[in-house]
Amino acid sequence: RRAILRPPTVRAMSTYVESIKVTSKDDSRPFMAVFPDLVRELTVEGAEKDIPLVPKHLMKCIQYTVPTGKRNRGLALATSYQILKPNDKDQELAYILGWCVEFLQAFFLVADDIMDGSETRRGKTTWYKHENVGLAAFNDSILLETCLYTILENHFKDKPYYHDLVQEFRTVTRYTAMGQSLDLLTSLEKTPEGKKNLDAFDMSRYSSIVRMKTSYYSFYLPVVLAMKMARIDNPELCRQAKTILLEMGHFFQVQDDYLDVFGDPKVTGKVGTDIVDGKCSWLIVVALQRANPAQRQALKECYGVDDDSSVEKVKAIYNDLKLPKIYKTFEESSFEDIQTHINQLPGGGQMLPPLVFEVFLKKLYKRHV
Ligand code: DMA
Ligand code: MG
Ligand code: MG
Ligand code: MG
Repeated sequence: RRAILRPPTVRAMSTYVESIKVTSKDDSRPFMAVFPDLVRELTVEGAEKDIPLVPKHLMKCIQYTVPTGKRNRGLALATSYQILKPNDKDQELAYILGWCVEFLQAFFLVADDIMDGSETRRGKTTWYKHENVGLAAFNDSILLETCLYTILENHFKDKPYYHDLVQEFRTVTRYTAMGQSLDLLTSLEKTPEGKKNLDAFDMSRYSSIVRMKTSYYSFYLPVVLAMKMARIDNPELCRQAKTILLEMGHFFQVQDDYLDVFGDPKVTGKVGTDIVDGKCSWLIVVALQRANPAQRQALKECYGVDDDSSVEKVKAIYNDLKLPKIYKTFEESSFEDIQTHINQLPGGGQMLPPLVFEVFLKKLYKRHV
């Protein structure tokens, strides 16, 4: 199977991506099939405690925020497990664990949309802007987080790897919250004169934000959980997996930042907020690297200012600096690099099947959503 992994430069990249043979069957249907029972489990407690208002609200919140995305993280976990332990009797448990990751994701996104002031997500109004939810969404995000630990306890309590799972969730949640903190603090930095400080916006800060806020929970977590379930504990294998997965996370967030400004909201399902929020996004970091003094001054005046003409000026500078073209070049070369690193995984012994990473990577290449 190594033959299909020839370096991608020999063929057009898209043909190459198509050639990655996904031997695992499509997990989407069985994955969805376990969801209704989980929701039922999660909403019995309120009824038992004679507070039916809560489970009714929680049910609504879960249906609105959990199963409505691409479900890439949950599916990646289930697929990884299937690759690591084909046709195993615990495959259904892997789907359940996949939903735990999706609850974690819903928890982060509900909170993220409040913090970023986002109006839309997944083609709908964000939860905190929905009907009269408002800041109750803050508490709902906490409830969503508790759901994942309830599911874990209900289905994994007696497994020898239960504590490993809990520990991974807790560590990765802490990293993500620290990343979100760094993301917010960086966007709020001011000069002594009270102006927006763009000096902190460099690639090194950007990489730290992304590694913490996105890569751990979106890429490292699903695969490491599948490894724990499959009882693959070799620290060297974990380290190798982590290196590649964090690299993929970086790639993914650069795409997210590009789509925030240049994506089609009808396709992405969300209207970008990075410019008005003054976020340390990949686009502004690259723009600052390339801007002449006049452009830099204009960015200082307009970035992070919530009015249409300022946003348009920033976008015009992005276009003058040819950021869409630079992005496309970056996407190609970064994809090639990751592919090379997957190919360079040492073989022999208890190796990780490269397919675990390839399936994941394939979903990211040239994505518009
Ligand atoms: C997302 O960063 C990070 C987390 C932890 C949700 P973001 O605000 O760029 O995401 P989105 O573009 O989806 O709002
Ligand atoms: Mg956001
Ligand atoms: Mg954010
Ligand atoms: Mg974004």
